[in-house]
Amino acid sequence: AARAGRVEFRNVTFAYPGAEAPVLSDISFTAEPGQTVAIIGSTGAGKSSLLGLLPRLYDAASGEVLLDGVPVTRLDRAEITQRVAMVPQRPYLFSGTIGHNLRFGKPEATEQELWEALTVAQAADFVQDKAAGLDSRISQGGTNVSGGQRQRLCIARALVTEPKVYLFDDSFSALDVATDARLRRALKAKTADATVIIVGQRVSTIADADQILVLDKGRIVDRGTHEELLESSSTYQEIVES
Ligand code: M5T
Repeated sequence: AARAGRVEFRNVTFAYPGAEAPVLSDISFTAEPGQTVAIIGSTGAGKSSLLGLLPRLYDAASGEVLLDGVPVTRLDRAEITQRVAMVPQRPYLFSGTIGHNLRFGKPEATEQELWEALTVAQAADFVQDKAAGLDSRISQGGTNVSGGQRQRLCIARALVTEPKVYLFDDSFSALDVATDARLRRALKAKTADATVIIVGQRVSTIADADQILVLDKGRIVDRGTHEELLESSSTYQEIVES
């Protein structure tokens, strides 16, 4: 099958409704299927806003966001949801069973598919340890699971839909370094053909990305691999050292 999931931002500028100053200015980059692009930058730099333009939480004021060469503004939402899964910064679990939550994007998913996704997301053990397994109840907002468990269940939920593009907004921050590393190794194997865009704070989470974009006040100030940026980017060095 043809690979799909190419993401391209072309000179994208964006301001929130009612705000004068843009949160994103002249953003251009490409993420190819099979690649991981990481976005790093200080708080408020615009990382979440950038991710949100792809599933059209908002639309760019100027420039274009393209999915497989087509501006997302010309795709309907169902087409985008089919191809793009976003794990937001504060992932949401609703009241229902773990199974209900995992099947949110694909109601017909089999139990085997759910367990496969849980295994990749490093959540299989914790679900297995519950007496009711996939039938265990989650309370409204997921308050009866820990922050790290919530993140992993939401990653599993994204995996179940087998999208072409994954957007992870700081999705690994509540995990300890070892679990983070295991999860991303498993993810890499499972999503080898997918396009992955990761917002990360921790250098270990993003160091192996094919391309790292350093965002500062809504602009890409530097880009390259971890090694390249260590040489060339003072902003990146500051982040690494902080
Ligand atoms: C960038 C503002 C925010 C900040 C700037 C999500 C959101 C953000 N903002 C709004 O006005 N409305 C909104 O709904 O936009 O914010 P961000 O994109 O969340 O930045 P970040 O992801 O780099 O920050 P962080 O803290 O998650 O690392 O001025 O007020």
